[in-house]
Amino acid sequence: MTSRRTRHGATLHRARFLALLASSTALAGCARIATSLTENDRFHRILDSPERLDLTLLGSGQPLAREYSERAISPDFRHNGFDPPADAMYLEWMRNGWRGYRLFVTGLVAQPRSYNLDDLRTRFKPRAQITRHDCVEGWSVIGKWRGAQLRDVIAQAQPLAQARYAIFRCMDDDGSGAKYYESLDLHQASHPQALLAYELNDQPIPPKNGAPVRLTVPTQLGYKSAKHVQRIEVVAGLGGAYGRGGYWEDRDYEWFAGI
Ligand SMILES: Nc1nc2c(c(=O)[nH]1)N[C@H]1C(S)=C(S)[C@@H](COP(=O)(O)O)O[C@H]1N2
Ligand SMILES: [Mo]
Repeated sequence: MTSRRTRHGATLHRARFLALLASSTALAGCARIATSLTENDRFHRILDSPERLDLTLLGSGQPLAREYSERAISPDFRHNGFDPPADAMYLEWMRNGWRGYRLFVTGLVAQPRSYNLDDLRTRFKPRAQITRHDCVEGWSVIGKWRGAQLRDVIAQAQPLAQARYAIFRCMDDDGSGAKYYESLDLHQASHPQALLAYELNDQPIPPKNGAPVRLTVPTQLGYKSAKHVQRIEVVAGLGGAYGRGGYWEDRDYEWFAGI
């Protein structure tokens, strides 16, 4: 068992972390989740390093999804899933150019944060990418996204040593009150193409596609790309009160949705 003292005084016990990970992911698709995190050399090196979890390092070296030319952009980025939120607050934010909306980053972080749209645009280096969105139902659509890299936004809140997953809390529900949510482990969340997008095809994201801010994760199936995100909650594990890590995962979809 390797264990090192980190700069911040916490001790990372690698074997214990891996065991913890195995138990927290025994819920759904456990073998494939283990692949994402535990069979990754870079990830092992980072866990063994005496530094704080470095999300940029964690994210680099991961294979990229294909990026397309402007010509490949689909004329309409079709809608799927729940209707956009229709509550008074959401509608008022929309009418006011999203003034009032904030994205929160909370949970196992040293610095809980919140950002309005302008903050997201100006405080983080924007990335634009033309990628394909693949729905598990068998259709695909190509769109151009612009947004902040998820890893930058999470890193700014300074995840604590125990942090392992990010849960995305959305504003829409299935009509019976169950809200949409999703999750990524921090390895997936560090992928350079995982964006908190605020533009689709050079326009603010329309309500049907996730206004005002949505996740786009082109290396994963479409249901991971949570729309209408209001809060990112950093946690040590899934399960229990956190559910299986997503609205659809709670209804038997696989948690691991890598393409
Ligand atoms: N908040 C929220 N995010 C969501 C969904 C949803 O219903 N609500 N559906 C998911 C699924 S299954 C797909 S395919 C895509 C659809 O995104 P689109 O409507 O922009 O095509 O959003 C994903 N993210
Ligand atoms: Mo989907």
